Amino acid sequence: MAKDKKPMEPKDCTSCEATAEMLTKSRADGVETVWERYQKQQPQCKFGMDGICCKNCSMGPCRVRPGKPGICGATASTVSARNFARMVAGGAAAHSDHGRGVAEVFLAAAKGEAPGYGIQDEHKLIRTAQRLGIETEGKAVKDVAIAVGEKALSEFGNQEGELQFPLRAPDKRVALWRELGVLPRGVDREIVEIMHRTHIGVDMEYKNIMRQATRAAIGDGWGGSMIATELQDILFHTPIPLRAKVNLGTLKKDEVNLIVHGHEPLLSEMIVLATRDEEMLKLAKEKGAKGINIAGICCTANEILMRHGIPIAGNFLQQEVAMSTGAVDAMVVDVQCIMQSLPEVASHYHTKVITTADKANIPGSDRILFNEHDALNSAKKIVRAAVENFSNRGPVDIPDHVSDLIGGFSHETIEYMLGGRFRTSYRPLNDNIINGRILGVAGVVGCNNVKVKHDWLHSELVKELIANNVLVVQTGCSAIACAKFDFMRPEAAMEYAGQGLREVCQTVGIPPVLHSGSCVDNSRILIAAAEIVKEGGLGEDISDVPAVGVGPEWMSEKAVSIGHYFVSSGVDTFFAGPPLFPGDETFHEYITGGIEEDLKAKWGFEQDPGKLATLCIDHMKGKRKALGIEEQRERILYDMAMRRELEV
Ligand code: SF4
Ligand code: MSK
Repeated sequence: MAKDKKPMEPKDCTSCEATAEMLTKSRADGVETVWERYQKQQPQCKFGMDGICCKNCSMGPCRVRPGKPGICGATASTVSARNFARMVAGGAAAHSDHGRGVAEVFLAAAKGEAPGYGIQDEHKLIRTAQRLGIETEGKAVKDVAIAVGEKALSEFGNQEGELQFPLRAPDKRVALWRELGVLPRGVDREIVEIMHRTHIGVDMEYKNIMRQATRAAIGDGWGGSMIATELQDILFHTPIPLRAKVNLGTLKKDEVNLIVHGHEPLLSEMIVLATRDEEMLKLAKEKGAKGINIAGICCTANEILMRHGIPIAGNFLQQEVAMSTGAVDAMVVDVQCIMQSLPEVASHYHTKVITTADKANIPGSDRILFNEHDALNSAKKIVRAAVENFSNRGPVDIPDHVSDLIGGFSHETIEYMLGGRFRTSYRPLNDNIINGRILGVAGVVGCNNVKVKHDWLHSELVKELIANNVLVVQTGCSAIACAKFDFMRPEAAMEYAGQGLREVCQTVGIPPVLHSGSCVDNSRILIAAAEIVKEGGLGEDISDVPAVGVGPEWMSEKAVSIGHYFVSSGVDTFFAGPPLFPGDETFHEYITGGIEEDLKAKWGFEQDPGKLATLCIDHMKGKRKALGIEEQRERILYDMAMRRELEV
């Protein structure tokens, strides 16, 4: 992005038309957004961007270079690995603290101590209990739920032994983790150990530091995040496909607009219930509104989309411009990916920014703490504040941009939809990969980043992948971006997909790009990958499957943890946007090459979406070749004559 002070043209900041329109309006209204602040930060420190700046003690900060160690003698490789590991720790902590919160409420609900929450998916509860080795035969649902809640909660504080949830990975992968000594003992313990090892004067060997980063990342993807997803499904029901709408045009001129932004469905699920409450609807009418419209931003949007078809207003970089519509009566936030600038932006309009989490306050916000033990009343207080603000609205300008999508592709749904009429199974998916109709599977996930034209890398990459018969599974803000570009409608198969993928999508009735939920729901992608291996025919480990992970516009520490648990699970993972710590060649070569010797997968970095797609496709072709399935093969359907011939 240009360094001069002249603001970049909105069309160069974003490829989302609704966002460009609202950015133009924000500027006309005298509002400063992320794009202007980014320009004011130029030039950014190259040492920081290269990952070779250290401030882990007060002798620093040290600008370390290859051959020029820090004051304590730390080399550039050590500092790069420390910085990488600390990003993993931050990301894993965020996901896992979310998971812990869910486990606590789950247990309270099971005991009848959290009115408003309950077990909605008994089938998944029983399956989860059985996987965890909990006896279910003859037991009441309540007792099974208590046992699952206690087991899930203990995974966080476990000090020795092995976490239970990662044992769901293919046997070969679990054996590899054991051999490498990276099977996590406890979710929290591995995060704490990163912070210890990266303190001045502890672990000074970059590969050893990375081994701990791997252990903590597995504890995130196959631990904290997976616990969040699985228990949320049991509490709020497992998603199934449903139609929904996305983009700022989902805001309504004549209704109260309440945006939920953040990550945890414990809050947003209750807000959904509260907005359907008769008392709230009556109040809205009294205030002159026709109803109450909820829309989401970021991952909490993905959560309530997946389970209720609630519209999504936008992704990470749309949180400020959403308020410039003048139509947002309240933006209700909990944790993660929320900009501190929101109250300042809101001060130009009538919007109330309401913080609800004890662990996340923003100066200048209205504060209504959400109490999970009195959830519905708590949620009603929040909704009431939004409704009462409706009459304070000024002029409203809602951009006329809305796209349709199908959401709700949990791994259970993928298995069910691709499994044919008689039993749920990954067999047809595996067969279609083996016969070449589907080249491979890409998990395209992650954030927006102001350093990259908003939504551009997501949409360009995914367009290219599906044209080349790659089935794309998405989560997070990446999923929201591609929904806005119309890739998540079944018709998109006709419009954008290559012939093989199109045939599969048309037969099964799915879009070529599947919305699988929020950031913690990347655990759904891990489970799907494990099930593909278990189904057979595509190798014995996730690293054998023609699959990639991609974070095209990654921004958060959580994205680094996700990327690293993909790599640690055997999936080559590519990041576009800023490369992860290229300042030290030794470290960079290790994560993009040497690490493969241990984990059977590695990182890759590429900024150009076309080249990135080629890298993904070439990787899948390489895996296909190793499996001996590089040629497209039609499955032979035997007729009676052929069968008789065989029997002779
Ligand atoms: Fe510098 Fe070492 Fe302190 Fe880091 S830990 S700031 S490299 S002296
Ligand atoms: S919300 S972590 S910007 S995906 Fe999950 Fe979006 Fe990234 Fe936050």
